[in-house]
Amino acid sequence: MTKIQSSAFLGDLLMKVKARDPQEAEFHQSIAEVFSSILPVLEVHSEYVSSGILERLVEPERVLMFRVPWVDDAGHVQVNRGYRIEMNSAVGPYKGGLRFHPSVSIGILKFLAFEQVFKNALTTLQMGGGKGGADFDPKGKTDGEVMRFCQSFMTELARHIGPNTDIPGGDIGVGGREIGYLFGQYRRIRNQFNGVLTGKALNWGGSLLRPEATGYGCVYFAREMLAAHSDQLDGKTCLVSGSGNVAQYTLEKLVHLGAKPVTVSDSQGFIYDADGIDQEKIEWIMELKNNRRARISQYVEKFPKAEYVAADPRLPYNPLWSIRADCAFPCATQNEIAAEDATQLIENGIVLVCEGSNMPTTPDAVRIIIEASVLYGPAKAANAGGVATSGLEMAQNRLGLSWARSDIDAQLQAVMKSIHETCYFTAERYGSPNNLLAGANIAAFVRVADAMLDQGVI
Ligand code: NDP
Ligand code: 2IT
Repeated sequence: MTKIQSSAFLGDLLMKVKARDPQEAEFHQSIAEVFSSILPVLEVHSEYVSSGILERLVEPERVLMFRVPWVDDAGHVQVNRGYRIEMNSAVGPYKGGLRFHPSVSIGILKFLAFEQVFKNALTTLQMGGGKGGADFDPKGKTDGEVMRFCQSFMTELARHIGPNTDIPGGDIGVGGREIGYLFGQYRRIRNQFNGVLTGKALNWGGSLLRPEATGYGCVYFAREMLAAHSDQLDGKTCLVSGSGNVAQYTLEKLVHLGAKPVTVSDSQGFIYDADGIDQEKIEWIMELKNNRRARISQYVEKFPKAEYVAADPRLPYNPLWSIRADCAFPCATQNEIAAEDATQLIENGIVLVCEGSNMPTTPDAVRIIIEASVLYGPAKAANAGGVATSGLEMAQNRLGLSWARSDIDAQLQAVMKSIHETCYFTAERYGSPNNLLAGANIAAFVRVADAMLDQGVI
C-alpha cells in the first residue's frame, strides 16, 4: 500500500469508530495517536490491512458493564456502574488495572485498555490488554464503605476473571486496600486462592517492589533517554504532578538518582518546594495521601517554606508546568499537559518529558514537544514498569515462590532498558530517529498484529 492509500484507510477507519461511538473522545485520541505512527509499517505490510487487523484492534473482544449496589454507613442504598473492557488477548490473558474515579466511563476505559494492549506488548511478557473500574469515588468514604463497594463489585466481576483469563491490578483509586478487599471476595466466591489480581500484599501472594515499580520504572526509563544523549538525571530539577502511587515513587527514585524534584499536586492544587522534595518530605506525602487520605495542601503544615497553589479550573493551562525546570514527569491523569503548558515548558528550557500517567499530554502538546526536539518518553513505554512487575508477580504466583527485592529491581531495570532500546531502534529503522512515540507504537503494533495474523480471524 502507498502512504496515501494507508493514510486514507486509517482516516476512514477512525471516522467510522467516531461515528459508531461519538462520545468516546479519549478512546478516539488514543487510536489517532497509534495510527499517526504506523503508516510506514502498513506501506511494507499490506497483509495487516487485508486481514482486518486494524478493524479488530479498535473493537474490544468483550465489554462488560454491570450494576454495583452497596449500602453506605447511613444505611442508604447506593448504585454505581462497574466495567471491565477485555480488549485484546492475542499475546496473553487480559491484563490491566481497575480505576475507581467519578470520571470513569466506557470511553475512558476503552482508551486505557487500548493503551494497555500496546504497553503490555512492549514488555514482551505474555499479557494481553484490559482495563476496568467504576464511577465510584473513594474520596470521603470510610473503610467499611470501600470494603462493601469492593465486595459488591467483585461479586459480579469474579465470574469473568481468572489467573489465566483476565488479571486486574491497580490504577487511580485502587491501591493495596482495595486489592485486599477485592481479593478476599474473589477467594470467598470462587473458593480458590490464586494469582487473579496483582498488587497484593506481601504476605498473601504479592510481589516485592510492585508498589514502587511504575514510578521507579518511569525514572529508569528517563535515565535511559538521557543516557542515549550522554546526559544524566543527577543535578536535574524536576516537575512531578500527582501525589498518588506513581508520583510518590517517581519522586523517591529521582531523589535516589541525585535529581531535585520541586513539585507535587492533587486535583485541588499543587505544591512548589524550591528547596527540593527530599526523602523526609516524601514520607510526609505518603503519610498524608496513603494513611490520612488527606489533601496535598497539608504539605505546607509540616514544611511551611513551600508554597501551595490552589487549582483554578477556569485556566486553560496548569501553572505547575510554568515553573522553570529541566525535566517534567506528569503522574496524575490523562490530558494534564495542554498545548499552552508544553509551550511554557519549552520556553523554560525543559529537556525531557517522561510520562508516568496514561496519555497525560494532549495531541497538540505532544506535537509541540516533539517538534522542539525535547526528549519525549510516551506513557505506554515509560510507565510499563508497573504492569511488567505485575507480570513478575503473576510468574511468582504460578511458581509459588517469592523473589528477592534485588532480583526484581534488576529485572525492572532490564525491562525498562530493553523497552527504551526497542523504541529507539524501531524509530530509527522506520525513519523517525529519536521519536520514541513512533518507536513504541510501531514495535508494539507489530508484536500484537503478528500474533493476530498467526491466530486467524478471531
Ligand atoms: P492514585 O490514585 O494513587 O493517584 C492519582 C493522583 O492523581 C492523585 O494525586 C490524584 O489527586 C491525581 N488525579 C487523579 N485524577 C485527577 C484529575 N482528574 N485531575 C487532577 N489530578 C488528578 O493513582 P496512580 O498514581 O496509580 O495513577 C496515576 C496515573 O498513573 C494514572 O494515569 C494511571 O493510569 C497511571 N498508571 C498507574 C499505574 C499503577 O501501577 N498504579 C501504572 C501505569 C500507569 P486526587 O487525590 O485529588 O484525586
Ligand atoms: O496503566 C497501567 O499499566 C496500570 N494501571 C497497571 C496495571 C496492572 O495490571 O498492573
